Amino acid sequence: MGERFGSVCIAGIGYIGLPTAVALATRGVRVLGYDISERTVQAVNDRRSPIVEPDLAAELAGVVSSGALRASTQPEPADAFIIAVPTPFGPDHEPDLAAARAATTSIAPVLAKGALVIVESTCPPGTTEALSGWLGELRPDLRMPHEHPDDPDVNIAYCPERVLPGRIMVELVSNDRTVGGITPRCAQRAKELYEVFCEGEIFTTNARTAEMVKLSENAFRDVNIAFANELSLVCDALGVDVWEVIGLANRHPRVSVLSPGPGVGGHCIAVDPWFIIDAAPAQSRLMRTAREVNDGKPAWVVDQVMGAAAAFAKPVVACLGLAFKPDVDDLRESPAVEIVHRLAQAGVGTLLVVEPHVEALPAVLADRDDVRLVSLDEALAAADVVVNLVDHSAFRALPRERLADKQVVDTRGTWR
Ligand code: SAJ
Repeated sequence: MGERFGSVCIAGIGYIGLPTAVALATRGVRVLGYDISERTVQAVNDRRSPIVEPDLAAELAGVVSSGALRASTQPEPADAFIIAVPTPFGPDHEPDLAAARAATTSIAPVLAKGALVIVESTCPPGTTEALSGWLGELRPDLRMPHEHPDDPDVNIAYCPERVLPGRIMVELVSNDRTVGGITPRCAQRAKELYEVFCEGEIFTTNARTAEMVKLSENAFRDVNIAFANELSLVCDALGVDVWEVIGLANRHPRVSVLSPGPGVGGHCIAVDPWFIIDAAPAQSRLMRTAREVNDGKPAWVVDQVMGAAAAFAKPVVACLGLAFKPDVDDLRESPAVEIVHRLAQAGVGTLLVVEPHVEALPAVLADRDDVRLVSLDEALAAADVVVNLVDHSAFRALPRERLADKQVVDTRGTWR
């Protein structure tokens, strides 16, 4: 057992970094969360959660009040550093590691001998080794594990998160984890850090394998959702109810088809498979096709809505939900946003958007006269067509008689 971690500095206090910061701080570690967003830093220091996630706000308020968690726009020296910044993709779906590189550059000056550096951001295979190289260039006075595996000054590991938005505070503690070190000793140190709050089993491996494990998990889910989405197109073409087909097929003991929807959103499943496809394009044909099937679903939904609206002279279309999945406020890569945007561009009519988890429309919709954010009651009172894009609890609970005189496009099968 190595030395205990008294302090941890987390680069990026977003959907993953902030819950991790809170989990460590509630267990007696001094945590500094730093972020380039002054708004995020201010919110945390004011004891307010900048994101909607069950249980996060209450736990955050407690650890900030006690002084266990602070936020800043600058990193500080610590026993361990966790990099949890976004890793998006560029115009050709190539990984964009600029934020990870910037975070690495910012922690380099405060890194001291004996520190542990962990990457949590989802990354293409080989990134953690590359990061060890970047740190080596920035701090030639410190021995990095890729060059000095037997006696490094700094341990470096890749520890992907696998928490489900909406259940982050529970899954952060209960899920098993895989941690991959540049060396076995790096992995062991990383395991010791996660043991502070993780009650699941922690498996150790090398960094490249751990990177691939993370990408494989999300690519697996993407391929399975693509199957459900493709099935919905096939069933529609054949005049069969896809929800009934799936419900009955899933009574087979070895079949478990997922749910079709308006497309796949969020910053994980819609992004991560591209890192595999980019790294091994010739070998990843199924994953590429799955991405294309899922990315093609919003256009299909738009066609359905246009068809339903065509029956009205001046259609009013209520679009229920903008988030990428139920009961969260996260609009990143959301197919619902894409669908509303496409409908507006197609000039379908008046669009009344209902999203109980946001206070304003996203930038792409904000300046349009034909798109308004309204309450559920207002939308239902005026709508000719109701489009269900996200199965938020409030929409699931909607009495069916309120939809009786509407044309309904239910992308989630919520109201069957
Ligand atoms: N979706 C469907 N049909 C389904 C399931 C999901 O259309 O049957 C859609 C959702 O509506 C959403 C998208 O897929 O738009 C992704 O949602 P999700 O709930 O499947 O996953 P995420 O993105 O919230 O979280 C995933 C999880 N990965 C896996 O389940 C393998 C989570 O455990 C990861 O930690 C997270 O990605 C991440 O951060 O990588």
